Amino acid sequence: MILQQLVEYRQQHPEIVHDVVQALQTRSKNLILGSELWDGFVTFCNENKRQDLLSTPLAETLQKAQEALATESWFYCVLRPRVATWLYLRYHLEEQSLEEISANHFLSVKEALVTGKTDNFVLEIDLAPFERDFPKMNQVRSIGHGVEFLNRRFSSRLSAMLTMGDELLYSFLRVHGYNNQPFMINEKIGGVKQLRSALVRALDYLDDKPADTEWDDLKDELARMGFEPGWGRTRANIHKSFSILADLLEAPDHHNLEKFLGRIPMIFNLAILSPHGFFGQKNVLGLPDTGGQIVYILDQVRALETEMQNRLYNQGLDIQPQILIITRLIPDAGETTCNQPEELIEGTDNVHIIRVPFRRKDGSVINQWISRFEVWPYLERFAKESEKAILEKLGRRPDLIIGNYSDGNLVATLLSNSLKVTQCNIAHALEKTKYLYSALFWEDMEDQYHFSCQFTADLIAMNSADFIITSTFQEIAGSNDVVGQYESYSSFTMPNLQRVLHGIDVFDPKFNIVSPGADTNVYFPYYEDNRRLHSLHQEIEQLLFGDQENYRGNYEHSDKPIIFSMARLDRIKNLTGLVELYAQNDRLRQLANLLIIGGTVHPDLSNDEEEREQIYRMHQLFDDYGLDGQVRWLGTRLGKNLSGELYRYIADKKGIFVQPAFFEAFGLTVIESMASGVPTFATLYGGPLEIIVDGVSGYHINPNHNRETAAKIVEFFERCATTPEHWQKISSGAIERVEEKYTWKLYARRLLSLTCIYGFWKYVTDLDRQETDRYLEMLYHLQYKTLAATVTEK
Ligand code: UDP
Ligand code: LCN
Repeated sequence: MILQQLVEYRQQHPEIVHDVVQALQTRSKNLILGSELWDGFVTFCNENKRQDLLSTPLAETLQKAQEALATESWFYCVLRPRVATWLYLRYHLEEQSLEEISANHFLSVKEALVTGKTDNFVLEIDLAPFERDFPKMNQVRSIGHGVEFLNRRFSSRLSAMLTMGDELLYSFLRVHGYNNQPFMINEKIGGVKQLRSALVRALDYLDDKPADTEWDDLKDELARMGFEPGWGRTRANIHKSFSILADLLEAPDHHNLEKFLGRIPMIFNLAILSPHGFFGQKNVLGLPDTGGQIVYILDQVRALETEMQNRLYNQGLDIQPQILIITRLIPDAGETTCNQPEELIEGTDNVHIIRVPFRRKDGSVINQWISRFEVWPYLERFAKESEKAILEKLGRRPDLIIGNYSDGNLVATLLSNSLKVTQCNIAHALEKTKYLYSALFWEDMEDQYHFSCQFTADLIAMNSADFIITSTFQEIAGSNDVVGQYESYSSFTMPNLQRVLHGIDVFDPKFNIVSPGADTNVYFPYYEDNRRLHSLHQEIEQLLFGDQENYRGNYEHSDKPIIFSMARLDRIKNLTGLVELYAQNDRLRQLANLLIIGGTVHPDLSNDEEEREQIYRMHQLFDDYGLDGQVRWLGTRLGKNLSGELYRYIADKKGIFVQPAFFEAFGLTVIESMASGVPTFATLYGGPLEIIVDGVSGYHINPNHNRETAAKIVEFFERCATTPEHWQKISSGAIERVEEKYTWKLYARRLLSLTCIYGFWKYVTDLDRQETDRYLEMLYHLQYKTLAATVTEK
């Protein structure tokens, strides 16, 4: 559509198109960002007094442009006319010709501009040919709802399979069991036909039994008919399971199928991989590489254990589910417990952290923390030792392996291949979109970031996962203006290393949106007075106003509302940007104090390069703008209860929370502050764009427009001063939004359903992508391992 419009426009106004392109070509550099293109076009319109051009198809095209390349005679441009759709064009300046080109062509020109070489024979990575016969979605609104798509698509196939006498559903029921105890059906039922008649008899038999009759009192008769445990604890439950299956055998439809699969006992044990950072229950949050992912997993496992226990109980089974979190053992663990090989998760019956060390090639253990950017050489050995530890602890294979972040997802790939277990990936935050030109100029950043390893690992893990869960839609496919994190892996190039033609397809049904929650025992509304931890208020006041070990700044006026922000002190979190925008707005400084919790104020205490740089910058801002009387910066790590009560304390004082990150994949602090009832201003780059409905449950801010953000916050405080209900309105909107959309209970139900459904489809159809797996294996051995070997051992 956009291309057709542009072609017509060029036919009608060839000279305008030519002049604009020429102006852009001469004004800019060879590699032109989308925003630079637009700015260049606006300048052209202003200089030539042609503001009318701003409402032409040419303007529309340039607005959708992601980037452009300028060579001597050609101007190349890539458009993203809508979410997840890409169009590559080139325009010849002398001939004034416009044509569509392939992604491959575009990427090769881009490489040539970077390397100066035009004869690049480079490794082309292309997963598309392997996936040709694999069902893909085609509507943008289906993205992230893969399982619904598969259910709809395969139910009809299942129907045909059953009429043709296919025995797959039958054999699927026969494979279930636990430690030699068969579940569901036994050998007395020999096929689908017998299953149908056994169900009729069983339903007749159950009809006159009281609803609460227990399985134990029914099992002998049901076993004679061919039924084993797993159908339900009580007659009511068992009857329901039988009825759903009977209906399903008669006429398969996706609703019944989903219901039925959720009732089959399939998940008893999980293994969750999270190698990097400090994984522990105390004293870890805020340490380098240690943030939301840890909080997420600790909450996730509690919710999953409860849901697994409930399901197994209702299925009539007395089996205690078991969950293992596999992480790295760090002998130099400071005040954390990361040097202990095993730890029970508080508040759970059977969830353990298992720690496995990283080892050098000679087998010696690495004692110190290692940045997440440098873990690559150790992962294969870590995977092997983890596999041993998992099998020892569980005594069997896990039923699902969940990877976290690039390193955990790669290890999950190795383990699920070796153990033949369903693999689920969770990215949390992919690095690729966080750093400008992270792929194109990877060589310049290689020493610090090793993106060659990371992006290759990502490609392998994404494509080998059976399903991927994401916290938001935008994580997969972005928004109209911003490219999705996964989407950014569809086509890209790393010059002199590899050109990725089809890296991942966001229309793949493996993607499912399952949003995390905030722990409701910790983050609850400030007005629930009887649940509040009043005993912590003294500690909070000491933190805010008293003497501390690791802080800077003392409020001159302690009665003002507080603007609060808390994050790791990474550059991307932009805490220094928040301090700067506050420092530069006098009115804001009059209206409120600022509280920053992050990192440490002592650079010597940090061994993370990026963090140290941010610490210096923060001190500089305090000095330059004389902030010590209005800003308090705490280099403290808060325990969960304390942070929960702190959010509510901020709400008591009618303060706000600001999340100013340049990019935030999801943003747990955002839902924590909202759940506590604190009006929240959060970045529009990433998850918060979807979490917050602007003006209803909080506000979006643009981290690149400090003045605008400061004005928005000033306006809010001023409005609340004249209309105090306004604060209340936004606070209630935030609480409602989290209660409705972001809870761990919803999460656990959905994740377990997905596991059952993907497990089923994997069994009965050709979802197993063997050709893809073989290709990925080669990529792992020939490309990834070679790259990982270039990272210097610690
Ligand atoms: N956090 C904390 N104490 C601190 C710093 C952070 O409890 O001193 C917690 C915070 O409450 C949130 C998590 O760490 O639960 C940070 O997660 P988020 O998703 O906001 O960011 P990430 O660190 O994962 O990028
Ligand atoms: C990592 C991040 O950067 C955050 O945005 C997420 O909230 C967190 O992981 C949990 O998924």
